[in-house]
Formats: sequence, C-alpha cells, structure tokens
Amino acid sequence: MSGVNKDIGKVEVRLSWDPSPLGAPDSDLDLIAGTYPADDPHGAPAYLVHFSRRLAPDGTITLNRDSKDGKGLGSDEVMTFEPDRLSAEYGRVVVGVAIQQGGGRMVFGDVAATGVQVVAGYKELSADDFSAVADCTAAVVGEFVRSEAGEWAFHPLLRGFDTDPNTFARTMGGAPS
Ligand SMILES: [Ca+2]
Repeated sequence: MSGVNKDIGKVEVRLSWDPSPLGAPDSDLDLIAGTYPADDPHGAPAYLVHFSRRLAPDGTITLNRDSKDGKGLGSDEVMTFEPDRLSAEYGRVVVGVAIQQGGGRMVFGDVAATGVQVVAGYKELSADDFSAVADCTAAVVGEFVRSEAGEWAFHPLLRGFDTDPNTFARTMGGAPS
C-alpha cells in the first residue's frame, strides 16, 4: 500500500506473528515507536516507547499489549498513538519492529505469519507481512510527519535493518543512506 494519509486522528498499530515450533527458541518481536524533535527529525529520538517503557512521557503513545512469544489469538502487540496531542516541539514519529536476538540470529523469514497493520479508526493506513525484508532482523514500517501547517500525515514504508533491537531503536529514525 502506498500514498500519504492525512487527518488521521487516533492511530493503532497492530503486530502479529505465530509462536515458534515446539523446541525452537521463542520468537519475540517488539513494536517500537520513536518521537523526534521538529528541528532535528532525523537525529536522535527525543524518547522511545516499547516493551520496557510502555507509555510516552507525554501520554501520546501507549504500548497496550506486549508479547514475548507470539502465543494467543489476535494481535500480539498493540500500540496506540494520538498525533494531535503531541507538543509542537516534536515533528516526526517513526514506528518500527525489531526481533529479539537472544536465542541466536532470527530474521523475519524465520518467523511464521508475521503481519503489521496501521489503522486510524476504521481506515487501514498500511498493512505488510515483512516478506520484502525477510533477511532483516528489524524494520521501519512507517512514519508520521507533521507539516509546517501543523497537519500530521502517515507515510507507509518498509525499510529493513540488520541490527540488534537496541541499535535499531537508536538508529531507525536516521535518513536512508
Ligand atoms: Ca515482544
């Protein structure tokens, strides 16, 4: 899915995957959101939201559901985001997914039934299955950008990374090289 969606209101990001086969290391995928300063939108994140910090300092982003293994029905990780509540000092929010590497190297292609969906109300802004980044350990799935007029827009994208989750979280907002 491509294109830019404006006037997006409250957003939900949903991540799902199937558990590893019996005897294999658990597959632990993590939704990560990073918020960036308006005057340095591709620099270091002002803050991150993920499994170990599930609420943004300003309350605009919440990780509502967290999974370490993909077990259970429905979405395994769910994050909500309210762009219109963000302070004017922030101009960009990046959403990514990283795979924990504690049980040995694991890439998207090793994980069954991966899927990520970004929705605003009943409108789907993007959906992807990570097949285009099957050899990667992490990926950016989209970014929210505030225009000079103050309007937020969502840009779906899929950009693969080959790093551990901590490095990914620090670098996922950088400009593509
Ligand atoms: Ca997780």
